[in-house]
Amino acid sequence: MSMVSKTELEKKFKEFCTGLSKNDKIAIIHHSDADGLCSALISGKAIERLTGNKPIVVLPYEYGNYAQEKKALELIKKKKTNKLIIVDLGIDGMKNSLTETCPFEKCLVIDHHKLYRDLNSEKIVFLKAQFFTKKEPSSYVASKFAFDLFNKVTDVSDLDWLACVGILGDMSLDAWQSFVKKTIKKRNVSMTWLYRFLDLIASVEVVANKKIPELYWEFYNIKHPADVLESKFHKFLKEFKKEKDSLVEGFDKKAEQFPEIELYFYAIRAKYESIKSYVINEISEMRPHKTIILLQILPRGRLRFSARRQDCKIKVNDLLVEAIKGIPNGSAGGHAPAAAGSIPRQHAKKFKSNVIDILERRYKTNA
Ligand SMILES: [Mn+2]
Repeated sequence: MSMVSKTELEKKFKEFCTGLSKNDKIAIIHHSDADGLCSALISGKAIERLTGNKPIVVLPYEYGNYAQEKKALELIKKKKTNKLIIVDLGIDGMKNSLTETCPFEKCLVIDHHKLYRDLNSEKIVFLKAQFFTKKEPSSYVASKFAFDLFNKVTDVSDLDWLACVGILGDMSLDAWQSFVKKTIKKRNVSMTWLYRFLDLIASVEVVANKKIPELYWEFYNIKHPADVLESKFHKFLKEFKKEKDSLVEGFDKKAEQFPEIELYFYAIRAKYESIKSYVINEISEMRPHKTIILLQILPRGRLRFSARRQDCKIKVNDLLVEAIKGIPNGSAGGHAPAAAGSIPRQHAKKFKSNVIDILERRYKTNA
């Protein structure tokens, strides 16, 4: 892989920004979690400060949801979008990538997921955390990355709290202790204050997924951050917490254990599709040295899964990618400590035995 230097990429980024005009129609596509939403907010606000115009369409995207991807593409074409910004999505690892044919004049990608391909081209400014930091790229969360980038071309320092919420959302506080502390002090708020935004975003993502675009604009248009906590979205919190707590509690009773390879499988039937990452985060925080795979059967005939391994002894993104090999229509990706994917449900057994085989081989060689 020929890699461009950080300086060159920064230049490409600045050119993208100075090339923006008020005639541009800009769309943003973001991962449907807190880091995705916050990086999309920082990007959207920066765009408005640079051009005088808000982005014309902002849409969430969840991995493996091809119907959503198709719909998103149709909508942004219909709106005559000429420039596209993609944040917090590892599009270089996706099959039907949004940028494959790039039906846009320009496309800007800001992401920190695993690097599969360098998509930099005439049209595409492809910024991966890997190109900018020597840290573990998963901890250079998209919100902080976008915050640092746009701060070079326009003042976004008032959006520091959004960068913090993204940091907490992607569980990367360890890497950004001093930045988060500084922000809390500057604003005279607390950690709890920051977490309230995270819970609010999580509950809308989980309980009222279709309202994410609405939540985006609520965040976008408020005068003071705290206003959003008093908004109508507050009502989804209670339901979210109830559902999450009951699934976390079920782990001890229902998870399948493979102690020799430090593995747990936990199958859930959840009322809400996207609750799984919040459930597994909580389970995994209590068991940082175990590989945890959460399986979720969906009514549509797909099996979705999430994996966690906080100590990174097993890179779960690699594990999942390897485990779906040979399974038709499988998809998987993510970070070393946190990854996800999906397969057609009839291949569930094959997937599980693949995971076990891979880990048994790994533990044997390391023993
Ligand atoms: Mn992220």
